[in-house]
Amino acid sequence: MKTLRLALAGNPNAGKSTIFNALTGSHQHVGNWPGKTVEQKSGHFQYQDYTIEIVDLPGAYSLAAYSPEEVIARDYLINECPDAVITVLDASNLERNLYLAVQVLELGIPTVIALNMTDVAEARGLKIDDVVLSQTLQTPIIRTVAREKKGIDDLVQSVVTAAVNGAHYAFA
Ligand SMILES: Nc1nc2c(ncn2[C@@H]2O[C@H](COP(=O)(O)OP(=O)(O)O)[C@@H](O)[C@H]2O)c(=O)[nH]1
Ligand SMILES: [Mg+2]
Repeated sequence: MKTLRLALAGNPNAGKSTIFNALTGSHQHVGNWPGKTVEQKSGHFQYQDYTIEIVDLPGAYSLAAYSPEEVIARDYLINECPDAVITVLDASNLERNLYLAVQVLELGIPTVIALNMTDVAEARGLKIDDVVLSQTLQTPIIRTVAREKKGIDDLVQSVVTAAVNGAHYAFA
């Protein structure tokens, strides 16, 4: 049995915890980040012959460390070096969400983007060309509607591939 370590990053309310819950079910541990009052959620699940440990990072708009949440997210990604990151983007607020996404990519950690809330974006008539976005960012993008568990299986497959292959952002 091989172990992979993943992290979920994203702006507040992008859908991180919904994805975390869909993946880990009841296999969750909730505590506090060491020395902080910010909640720490970690959990695990099985995929093929992997045991996958995943951390639900606190919501952050950037890694610039303007808030305790941003410090925790940044320090975790830099110091704990997860095998891959799922960056969750709210497709209905794409521009604001891309700021963090690019900062995570610049760390050079293998990344898959979950383009979440695509139901909300579509209802607002927003059309996002995820092929162009994926080529521009040079990272896989999986469309999800986390609340309905849509796209979650594809997301897991993609992030495990990224973690195992160690694909790195070209510009890091
Ligand atoms: N319409 C819609 N709502 C979603 C989706 N994913 C999550 N939500 C809802 O958005 C809210 C914020 O999600 P949450 O997972 O707590 O976001 P977090 O702050 O990133 O952990 C919750 O009410 C979720 O049920 C989605 O794809 N579509
Ligand atoms: Mg959350």
